[in-house]
Amino acid sequence: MTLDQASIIKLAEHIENSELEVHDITKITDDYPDMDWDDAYAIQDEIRRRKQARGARVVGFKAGLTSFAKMKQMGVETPVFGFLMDYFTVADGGEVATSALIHPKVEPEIAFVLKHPLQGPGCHIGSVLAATDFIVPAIEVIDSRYRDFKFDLKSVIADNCSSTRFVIGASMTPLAGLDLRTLGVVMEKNGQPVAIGAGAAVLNHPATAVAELANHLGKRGECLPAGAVILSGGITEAVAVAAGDHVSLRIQSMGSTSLRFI
Ligand code: 0L1
Ligand code: MG
Repeated sequence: MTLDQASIIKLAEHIENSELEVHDITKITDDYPDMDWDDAYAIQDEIRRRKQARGARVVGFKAGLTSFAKMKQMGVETPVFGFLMDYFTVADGGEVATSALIHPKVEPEIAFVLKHPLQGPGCHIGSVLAATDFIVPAIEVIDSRYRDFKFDLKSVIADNCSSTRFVIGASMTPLAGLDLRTLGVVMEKNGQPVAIGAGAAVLNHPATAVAELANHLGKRGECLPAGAVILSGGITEAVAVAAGDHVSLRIQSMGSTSLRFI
């Protein structure tokens, strides 16, 4: 760590205020170029603590930047990890108010729900498959607090990996007999396909992203709990949305989900 606790608290407040007050900020490494990975996750933890102190609850976790398309879009090479709060959830087919967001984008994802907790280190694709209860299609809405989505990895980790909303489909698909790598994914905006891919885009198998997330949390003394929503990462590049847009996602053998921006 290079930052003292007062700076962690100040930066967490700065980033969270930009979310709550719906305005963008410049990336924090401009002012703190020497901050390290532990500082970045400590700021993210402090944002989580602030939300929990106000009564919000953690409902899940996410891996981000897990596909080649997303890494290329963002110019980075490493996955990042964040948390999901209860107020991020959108009902299937529900609405998202763009007035509460800065510059939202959507990503098609496969979400996992576990029947057993997963405790890293040492988790691998097999542990994830054995612990999974079911999978569901998910659209993640991301909304970087940084101007024009311009950030580096440490700044985006501190910003809880741009997390803001997500919707999941209602059909619970068991893993038996499915090859997640070959599942076709089509996301449409206003009836037009805007993102097309397959599960293998995420680290060759989305369960690998979940294993990496469990190992990340394990290093920090946390686990992936049973019943939580786990977003395994965008399968394609993120697509910008605005008020009036309707976004739907269909994943082969898994059903669909959708949301509308108002
Ligand atoms: O869920 C994601 O992949 C987002 C990671 C953070 C980078 C971004 O804002 O795209
Ligand atoms: Mg994502």
